[in-house]
Amino acid sequence: MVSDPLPICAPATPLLPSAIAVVRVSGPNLGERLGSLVALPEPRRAALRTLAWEGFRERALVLYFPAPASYTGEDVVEFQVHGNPRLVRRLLGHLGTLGIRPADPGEFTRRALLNGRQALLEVEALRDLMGAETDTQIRLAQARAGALPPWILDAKATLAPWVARAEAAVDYGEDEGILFDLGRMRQELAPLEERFHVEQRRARAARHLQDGIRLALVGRPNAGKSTLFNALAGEDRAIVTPLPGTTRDVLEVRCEWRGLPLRLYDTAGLREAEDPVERLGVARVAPVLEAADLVLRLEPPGAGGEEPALARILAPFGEKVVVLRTMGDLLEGASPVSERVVSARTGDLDALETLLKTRLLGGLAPDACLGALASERQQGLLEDLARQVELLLGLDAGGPPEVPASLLQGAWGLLARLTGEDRVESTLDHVFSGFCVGK
Ligand SMILES: Nc1nc2c(ncn2[C@@H]2O[C@H](COP(=O)(O)OP(=O)(O)OP(=O)(O)O)[C@@H](O)[C@H]2O)c(=O)[nH]1
Ligand SMILES: [Mg+2]
Repeated sequence: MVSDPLPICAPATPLLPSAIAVVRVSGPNLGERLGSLVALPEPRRAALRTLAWEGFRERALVLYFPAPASYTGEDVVEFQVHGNPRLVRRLLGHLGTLGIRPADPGEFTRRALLNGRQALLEVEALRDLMGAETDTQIRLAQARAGALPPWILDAKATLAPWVARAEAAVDYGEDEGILFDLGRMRQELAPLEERFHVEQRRARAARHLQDGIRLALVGRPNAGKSTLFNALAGEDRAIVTPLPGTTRDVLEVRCEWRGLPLRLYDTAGLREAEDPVERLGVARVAPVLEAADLVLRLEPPGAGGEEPALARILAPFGEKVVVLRTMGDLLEGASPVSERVVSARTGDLDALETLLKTRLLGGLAPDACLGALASERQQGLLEDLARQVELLLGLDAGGPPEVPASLLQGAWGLLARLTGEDRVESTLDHVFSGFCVGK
């Protein structure tokens, strides 16, 4: 059980007028603690009860999940009351007088984790599910809920005997004649390296999908930025006119396009502007480029020579600037996808889809990222793990067993941190900072 057994309560639904509001309580001995308010029903059976306190009489549906088979591992009671925010506050206030304090954000789930009802990776998947904004993001988060990924179980099974053998060789090696067989270890660990690389690739792609791909559209005036912006967003968000210099402010829209969660930025056309308003618009482009994962430099057909303002502004972002040729419908004949030609007017945007998948997803389809690790924490640990195994595989024979022993211990520790078996409070604080009250 958790060290702070004080019961907690919170609304599990938003405090807004609604049909039903759910209030959750978790803690030890709730039957006794709530005795003056309600007689708890049979476990896991919904029952109508009248909650009476301070002159209020509320008919509520009550659910009781006794410890340990509950969400938190403690006794849990849920009240479904009428969705009046004031009524919910009064009920929470009354629970306070019964010694039940308001829960911190994510505290129910934190207790579930500490009581072994949920694993850390599941908790992170839950956090991502709560924050998901697109269908792909929801599917990714759902795919990461549940049991540990098989490759983590495999890695543990492969590493465990080698951790033990290396320890034995260090502790008893010379006296007992236990030698560490580095050659065999390299052989058995080699598939792990391969597997970690696959997972790293999937994790990098999944991270882009999880966060949304930040895509900045830039180019000279009339390059077709706003038209493409609207086509990708699937709505008429930006004003389009044949006049150059139409867009002034940076526009942002979040959308999902062909399974790719996008955070799109439309910007002012880049040229040496004389109009002061347009100049201000151009000045706003730099921070957008800074934050972008990819900068699409749009070029319409027959766009004359270099625009010095464009070249100057894009220069610091060399690597992530990619040319995309717009208005393909005005070009003679069909253009292969490799020429990166699109037409927002006809909706022929295949070249852009290929470009995004190649550059940001490492050639993977969004579905290939299902089940991949995605958070910064997980990705960092996976990278450390891959490096650790690379070092192990690069060891020369004939060295003291202390070297592989310490590397193997390191890899083992990283796996434990990844799965949450090795609980570090700062990690938990970080993970739970993204949760809401009542979860
Ligand atoms: N034929 C054709 N015309 C297009 C296409 N995309 C944009 N246009 C036209 O090109 C003109 C400029 O388009 P915008 O989307 O406003 O260009 P922009 O880059 O946002 O321009 P500024 O905001 O002024 O920088 C408009 O008249 C559009 O209708 C396209 O794919 N095909
Ligand atoms: Mg525009």
